Amino acid sequence: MSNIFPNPESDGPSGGWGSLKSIARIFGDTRPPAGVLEALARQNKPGGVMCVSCAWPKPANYHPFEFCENGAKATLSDLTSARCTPDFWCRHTVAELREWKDYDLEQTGRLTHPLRYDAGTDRYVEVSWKEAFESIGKTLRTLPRESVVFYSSGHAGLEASYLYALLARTYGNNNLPQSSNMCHETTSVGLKKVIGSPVGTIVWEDLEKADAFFFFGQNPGSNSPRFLHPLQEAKKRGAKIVTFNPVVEQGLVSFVNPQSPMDMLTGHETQISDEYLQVRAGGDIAAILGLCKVVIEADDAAVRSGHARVLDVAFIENHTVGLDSFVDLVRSTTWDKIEQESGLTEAAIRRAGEIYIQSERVIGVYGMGLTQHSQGSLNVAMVVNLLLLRGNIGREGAGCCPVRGHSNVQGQRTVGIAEKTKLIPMDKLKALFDFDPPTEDGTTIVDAVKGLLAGQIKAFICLGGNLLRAVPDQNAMEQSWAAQDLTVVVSTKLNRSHLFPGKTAFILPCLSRFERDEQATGPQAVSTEDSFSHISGSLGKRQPASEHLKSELAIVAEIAKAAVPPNPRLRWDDWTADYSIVRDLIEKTYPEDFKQYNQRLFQPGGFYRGNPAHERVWKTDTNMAMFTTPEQLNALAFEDAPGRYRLITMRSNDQFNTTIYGYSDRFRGIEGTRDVVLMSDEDIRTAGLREGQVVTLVGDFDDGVRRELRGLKVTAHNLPSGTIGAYYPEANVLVAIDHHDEQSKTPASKAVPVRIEV
Ligand SMILES: Nc1nc2c(c(=O)[nH]1)N[C@H]1C(S)=C(S)[C@@H](COP(=O)(O)OP(=O)(O)OC[C@H]3O[C@@H](n4cnc5c(=O)[nH]c(N)nc54)[C@H](O)[C@@H]3O)O[C@H]1N2
Ligand SMILES: Nc1nc2c(c(=O)[nH]1)N[C@H]1C(S)=C(S)[C@@H](COP(=O)(O)OP(=O)(O)OC[C@H]3O[C@@H](n4cnc5c(=O)[nH]c(N)nc54)[C@H](O)[C@@H]3O)O[C@H]1N2
Ligand SMILES: [Mo]
Repeated sequence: MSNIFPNPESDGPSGGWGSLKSIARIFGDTRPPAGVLEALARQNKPGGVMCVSCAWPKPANYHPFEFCENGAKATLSDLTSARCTPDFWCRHTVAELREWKDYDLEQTGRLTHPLRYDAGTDRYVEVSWKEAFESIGKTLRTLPRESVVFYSSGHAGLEASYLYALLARTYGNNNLPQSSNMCHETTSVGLKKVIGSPVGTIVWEDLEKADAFFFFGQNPGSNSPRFLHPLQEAKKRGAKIVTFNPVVEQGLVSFVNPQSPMDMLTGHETQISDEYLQVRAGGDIAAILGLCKVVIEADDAAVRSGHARVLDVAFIENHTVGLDSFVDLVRSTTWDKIEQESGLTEAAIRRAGEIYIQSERVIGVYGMGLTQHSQGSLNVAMVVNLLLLRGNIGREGAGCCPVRGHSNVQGQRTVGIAEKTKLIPMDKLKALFDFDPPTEDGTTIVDAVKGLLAGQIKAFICLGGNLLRAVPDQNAMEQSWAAQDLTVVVSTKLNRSHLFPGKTAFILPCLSRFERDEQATGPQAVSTEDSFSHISGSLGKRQPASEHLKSELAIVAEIAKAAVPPNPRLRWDDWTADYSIVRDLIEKTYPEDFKQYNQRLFQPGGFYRGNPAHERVWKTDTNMAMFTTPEQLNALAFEDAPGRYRLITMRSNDQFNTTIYGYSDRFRGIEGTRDVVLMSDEDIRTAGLREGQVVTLVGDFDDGVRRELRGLKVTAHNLPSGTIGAYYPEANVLVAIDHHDEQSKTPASKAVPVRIEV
C-alpha cells in the first residue's frame, strides 16, 4: 500500500500524510477484501452507511469522501477478512486467552458462529441458534426479574434498541444501563438540569456561523476527526478557537486536511487553537470561573463608562434564573485562588476571556475531560454559565456542543434504553403493547457493578460493547462476572468480556452495519442519531462476514420470544421481517421526535428531531435556563497531598475505546507500546524518577482497597505538574467504582487519585 502515498512527511500535524499512512497500515493489518474502498465512499452519505465509529454529524452537503482516519480504521476493522471460527477454540482455552492483549483478541477477526461456553474443556463451542435461545430463555424465566441486566453499548441502531428496551420491560425490569453511563450521562443529567435538554443544542449550520469555539476536554483530532473540517473552514473565515486541556492535543494545534490535494501537496497547515490553556486535570471550574470574571469585570466597566453592556441583559432577564448568586461568587473569588485551582495564569485566562467577549457567537464544546469527574455535572453547568452570560444558547452560531461517543449512543437513549422510568412514556408502551411496564427505576452501570460485586446480579445480557474492560474496578468485576448464572454478549469481535463466562454463557455473533441485512420481506435498513440529534438511515450492502450471523434486531427478538410470555401485541417475528413496522412503533411512541420517520429515513444530513433549548424553551424545574453557583472550585472528591497525582485515563489515536487497532499514538509521539505513564519533566525530577524507569501506579482512593497497575515506563510529556496520564482501558483497574460524578454516577476517570511506587 505504501507506494500509493509517496513522500510521507513528518507525523506532525493531525490529518495529513500521517493520517493516510495510519489508514494504510491498518489496511495491511486487517486484510480487507475487495470493495472496501466502495464502502468508504458510501460512508455518511444518504443511502449509504453511517460510520460505525463516532456520532459526529453527517453534513447534508457532504464531501466526496465523508470519512476520517479513525472512521476508516473502524470500517476496516469491521470488514477485515480475518475470521474467528469455532476452530480457533480448538487451539485456545479461555484461561489462556485471558493473558492476551486487547489488540491480539481484536486481530482474531469477525466472529462467525454462535458459541456456548463449555466448562469441562474451558472453551467456547459451536451451538445452534435454536439451542442458544432456548437455553437463554429457560434461565431468564427462572431468575428474579431484578437480578438481570440488559446492557448496551451505543452501536446498535434505533430499531434494535427500541425492541431491546421493550424486551427488558416486557421481561419485567428497567435495568437498561448503557455505555453512556460511563461517558455522557453527565450531560444527560447535568445539562438537562440547567437547560432542560439532555443533548447538545447546536446544528450543522451553527458550526458555519460561529465566531469562536471554546474546547473543554474534547479531542477532535483522534475522537471526532471530521470535526476538523468545519474547524478549518471556521479558521479561514477568521473564527477563533480556544482550548482548555492539560494535554497538548495535536488536532487542536494544527491540521493538514488529508482530503484537500492542495493542502497535502503543500503541507499547508491550519493552525487551530489561538489560545491553548493547559489547565490541571479537574481544574476547569476555576478556569471557567476566571473566564466569567473577565466578562463580569468588563461588564462592570461598561456600566461605569456608559458603554454597551457586555452581558446579554435582555436574555438573562427573560430566560435565566440564578445570576446574582453566581456573580457574587465570581466577584468574591480572587485571581490567586483561580490560578491555584486551575493551574493557569490570570494573564492567560484574560486573553481567552477577551476572545469570548469579542466574539458575537460562541460554541462551547466539551467531552470526557469534563464529564468524567466527581463534579462532572458541575463542570458542564460551568460551561453553561459561561454561555448564558452572553446569550450564547438558542441563537444562530452559538450553543452547547457535547461531542458524543458511539455512533448511536444518543439515539439509543432517545428510543427508550434508559434505566430511569421518568424518561419513558410508559403509558404509551402500555397502550401499544398491552402490558404493565415495571415502575421501579433500573440500575446504572455503577449500581450494576456494585450489585455484581454483592452477588445480587445473576445475569447480564450485553448488546455490544466490552463492559468488563470498560468499567472501573476491573479486577474485582471479572471475578464477580464469572459467578453469574448467565452471560450473553452480542458481538462482532472477540473481546475480554467473553473471557469470564458465567455458569451458562453465550457469544452471539451479529451483522455489522455495513452488511446486507436480509429478512423475510427483503433487505432492511437501520437508523442512528448523531450528536446534533439528526437521524439517518443506513443500508448495508456487503456480504455478511459469515452465513451464520444474525442482525442485532433479530437476536433481540429471539431472546424476547424465549424469555417473555407470548402476547398477541408483541409481534417479534413480524418486526424482524420488516423493520419499517418498528419505525412506525417508534413514531407512535415518540410522535414529536419521529414525525414521518419512514418517509424521511434517507434525508440528506438526516432529519432533525428538534431540541427545545435550541428554540430557547427550557424544560427545567424553573422553566428557565439556570445559572449554577459552584460550591467548590475543582471537580475532585479528594485533596491534593504529597506524592498524590491526578491521573488522566487517555485514549490513543490508535484505538476505539477498548478496541486497540495498534500501538501508534503518533500525535503524542508514543510508538510501539501502551505501557507508559506520562509525566512532566518537573514531576519526574521531583519524584526522584528517571525517564524509562518502570514503575507501578497505585490507586489512592481512600477506601482501603489495593489497586495497582504494574510495568509502566515513565515517559516525559508536556503536562501540568501534578497531572499524569496512562491509557484507558488498561488503567481501569485503578478507578474505584465509588469514585464517580456525584449527580450522574459517571465514573471519574479523568482525575483518578494515584501514587507511584518503584
Ligand atoms: N478514534 C476514536 N474515536 C472515538 C473514541 C475512541 O476511543 N477512539 N471513543 C468514542 C467515545 S465512546 C467517546 S465518549 C468519545 C471520547 O472523546 P473525548 O471526549 O475527546 O475523550 P477523551 O479522549 O477520553 O478525553 C478528551 C480530552 O480531555 C482531556 N482532559 C482530561 N482531563 C481533563 C480535564 O480535567 N479538563 C480538561 N479541560 N480536559 C481534560 C484529555 O487530555 C483529552 O484530550 O470519542 C468517541 N470517538
Ligand atoms: N478509565 C476509563 N474508562 C472508560 C473511559 C475512559 O475514558 N477512561 N471511557 C468510557 C466510555 S466514554 C465509554 S463509551 C465506554 C465504552 O464501553 P463499551 O461501549 O462497552 O466498549 P467498546 O470498547 O466500545 O466495545 C467494543 C466491542 O463492541 C463490539 N462491537 C463492535 N461493533 C459492534 C456492533 O456493531 N454490534 C455489536 N453488537 N457489537 C459490536 C465488539 O465486540 C467490540 O469488541 O468505556 C468507558 N470507560
Ligand atoms: Mo463514550
